[in-house]
Order: sequence, then structure tokens, then C-alpha cells
Amino acid sequence: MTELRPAPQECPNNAINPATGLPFEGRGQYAGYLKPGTDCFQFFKRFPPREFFISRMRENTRFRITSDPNIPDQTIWGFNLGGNDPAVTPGPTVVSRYGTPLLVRQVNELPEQNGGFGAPEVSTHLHNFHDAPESDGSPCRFFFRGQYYDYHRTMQTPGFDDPDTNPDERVLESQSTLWYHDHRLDHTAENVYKGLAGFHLVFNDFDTGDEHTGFRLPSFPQFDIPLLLADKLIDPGTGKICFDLFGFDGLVGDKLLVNGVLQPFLEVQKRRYRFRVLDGGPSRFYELFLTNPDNPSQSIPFWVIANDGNLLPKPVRMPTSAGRGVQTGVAERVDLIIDFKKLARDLGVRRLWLENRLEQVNGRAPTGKILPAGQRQNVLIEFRLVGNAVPDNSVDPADPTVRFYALPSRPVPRITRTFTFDRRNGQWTVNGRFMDCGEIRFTVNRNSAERWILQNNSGGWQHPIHIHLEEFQIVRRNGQLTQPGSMDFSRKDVAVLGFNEQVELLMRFRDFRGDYPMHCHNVIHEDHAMMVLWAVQDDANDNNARP
Ligand SMILES: [Cu+2]
Repeated sequence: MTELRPAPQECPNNAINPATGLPFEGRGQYAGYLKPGTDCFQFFKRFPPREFFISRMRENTRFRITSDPNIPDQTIWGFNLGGNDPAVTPGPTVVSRYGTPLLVRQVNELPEQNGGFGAPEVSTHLHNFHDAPESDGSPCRFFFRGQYYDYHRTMQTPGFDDPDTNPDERVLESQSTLWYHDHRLDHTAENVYKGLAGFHLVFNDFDTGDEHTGFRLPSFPQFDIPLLLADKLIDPGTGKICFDLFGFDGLVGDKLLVNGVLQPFLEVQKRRYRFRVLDGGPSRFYELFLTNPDNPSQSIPFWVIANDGNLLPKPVRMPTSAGRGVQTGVAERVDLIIDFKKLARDLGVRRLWLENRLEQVNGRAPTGKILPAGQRQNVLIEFRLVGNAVPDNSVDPADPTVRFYALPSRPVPRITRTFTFDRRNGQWTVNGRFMDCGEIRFTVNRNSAERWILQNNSGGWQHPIHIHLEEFQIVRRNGQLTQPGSMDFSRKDVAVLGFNEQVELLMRFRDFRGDYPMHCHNVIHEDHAMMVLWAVQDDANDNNARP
């Protein structure tokens, strides 16, 4: 798609569409109101878009989650890739490269009637790309039925407009496994649950998508496969996916879907594969294991190479020496390497289950108990090994000499700010207060670093906290320095706050000016006000340590 009508422009197209009475483009609106003169693209002239995508958000009333004839068609909201194709969930995977700026036009063609849940005003966040506020899909920048919204992405690594960022380190901040999802204020949980989510993958000179070049990671798309995990509640009377609008603790479903399908299977060849696993929420935490259903007592090894779309310094073997699997909170991504050739040869594996063995009985938090291996209801996807061993040029993560990079140096923070995540009157708070689109709680100096301390005061619930704009390093968890070889020793965009946990983060705020959110990504908590807005401006010198 190279030609968009009307053509994309630097400042929003706020001419009134006579068919709707609304501006053609939803950019330039804030909290539902037009704010003329705002939200022009900040680096449009410096990085003019060279690739164009159009995506239409629509209802699909004939969506199948299974071939089981006893389970009816479902109504979902999804995305298509332009034209009159039906909307699907997950939406089409967007593939892009660093250095090639792009523009994505999202068109809101959702119906007025939602069939019980879902808000047909939307805002599409690319989690967690380094974007300007006007292209970030922020919760207060939702747009209406009949409008479109252009998102401009510079496709530059962070620090492109920061004199203190070492250009040699910039490439280390490349992100790979991203996802786009709806972020509509107060209705994100309903809209994402209804299907408004999809993958966006970014390649670069090291993580190339070709196992003959760079870090030699398994080639995309044949051997590099995204898996979106989502749990759903099925109404036993109708067989339809349903949602609880009145539960503020969180929602855990009784059925596990991967890429929109109930417990699917995938035929795999005997070689290495990369799986990009996303915890798509709304509230469930996972602990992932591989199980041989023909011999559930076997311990099946695999490797984690990336956390939240950032390569780890080196591959981390799973399960851990303590027998734990890969843990994820909502919106976290883990990239796994599974070597089906070795598992077939050494352990006689013919099929494998990717299982979630973490017990969770309500939306507040998991119990921490690890369930036994080999239970059908905990299966996410079944891998069926077919054929003989095949050529494989990808790197072997079991090779102890494999190194992807060393962590970038840690910047010196200008200030420390502390945030407490808590509960009040059945809703969720940050430093005792609720989300408000009309209130920027504090302002960070552009191109500076800060230390943020995130504190969960509760033994009753857990929160996966997400910060927009930039990634952070987790320096300490509960006072202990994070160590190489742990999953926390990585750049990240989500920090899970376990029971009574405290994390200390270090991060920089570069390039763009304007407002961003930090929020809980248990999207039920997010919609019930566990979010705070802050801003980045030149030389703000705001010293509020507990905003
Ligand atoms: Cu939460």
C-alpha cells in the first residue's frame, strides 16, 4: 500500500467529514475533544515515511475459535490489511525494519452496537515502540467511528535526538517483538479482549529474520512464529465468549486461546524454531513449561533469548535449576528457542505441549502453586514433530560461547521518584490517586535519566506495570541487585510487581516531547484508574519525588 487517500500529512487532517460531522482524522483530539493546532508529527520532515500500511477495524460475526461444531461462531473486533477482507484477531502481523520510517493508518469501522461489551472509540498503541505521543496510541487520544488516525513511526533507535546517547549503543536498543493493541481510556480491557490486538515485528542488522546473517536466529516467517496467548470466559449456555463488566479485580478465563484458536496444534520440522510468546491478558500470569504428553515426567529443556522484545545478553536455559518455568505477566513477551531435532533425538519426543502450569483462580494474582505436568486444560498449543531432521543454519543457544550483547551502560539519574500501587474504594490507585486525562502529574527533563521506584504495598494482588516511551533496566528487585543470567537482567517495558515487591528502575527519556502514561497492564486494573500521566519537556526541572 503506497497511496493513501487522503494523503498523510504532518498536522492532523481536521477538515470536517460531511458524512459524519466529525474531522476526517481523529489525531488532534484529546479526551474526545478537538484541540486545534496539536499533535503534529514531531519528526515527519526529518524521517518522512517510506512504507505505508492501512488497517481497518471491523466486527466479524463469523469468527471461529475451533472446528468443534458444538462451539458456535464468535463475534470479534479485529483488524484487516485494507480492502474488504474480513477482520481477524490477532490482526495481521506488521513487519518492519529499523531505518525505514513508516506510517500506519488505522480506520475505525466498528459498529455502534457492541453486543454486550466493547467501546467503538479506539486508540491503537504500539507497545512499546519509541514513539511520539501523537503516534503512541495513548489512552486519551481515542478516535471515533468513521474517523481514521495516522501513526507515524520514525523507526529510529532511541537517542537519535539526544547528544548523550552513544551511537554505538543505539543499535543495542533495537526492539524486536512488539504488539499493537487498543488503549481506549476506561475500555481497554473490553476492546483487547474483543480482539483488537496483533503483532508488529522489527528487524535490524543483527536480528535480521535470516538465519544466515547477523545473530543467525531462526528465519522468519517459516521458523519464527508469534504466539498470542489469551484466556477467555465461555458462557456455558450459549458457547459464546463473554466478559464481566462488574469485576474490578481482573478477569481470568477458563479457556486458553493461542492466536485466536482454542488449544491449536502446529506441525513442526526437526530443527530449531523461535516462538515469540505474548501474554495477551486481560489479567492472567503464566508460567510456561514444555511437556512430553507421552512421558510427562521428562524435564524438557528450552531457551529464552529475549524479554519484552529485547535480546537477553545471552540465552537463558529453562526450566531453571529450581525447576521453574518462564514467568510472564500481561503484555510481557518472551522469545523462546525450541530445538525439536535434539528433543526428538535425545528424548524420543514426537509431540510436545506448551503448558501454563501456574495456578490462578481470580484476577488479582496467581497463587504461586505449580500445577502437575500433562493436564489437558493447561495446554496452550501442541507441537507435532514431522519428517526427518532438516538443515538448520540457526545459532545453537546451548553453545556456551553465544553472546548477543552486554547491557548498555547505566546512565546517572537526575532524580528519584517513588510510586506506590494500591487500592482505594474498590478501584486502583497510583500514589493514592486515580487516572485523569486532564492531569499531567509531573514532567521529566527531555534527554535526562531518572530512577523510579515502584512499590506494591499489598500481599493480595500483583501488578504488571508498563511505562510508555522508553525501556528501563531493573536495577534492583526488593533491594537485591539483578544479576546476569536472570530474566530481569534485560531492558524491559513491563515490570511485574509481585506481592509486597519493590523494583528500582533506571531509564532515559529521549527525543520526543509530550505526555505519556504509566499504568498497570492487568487491563481491568488499568481501566479502573491505575494509571498516571506524565510528560517530557526541555528543562522542566520538576523535582516532585512522589508525584
Ligand atoms: Cu494491577
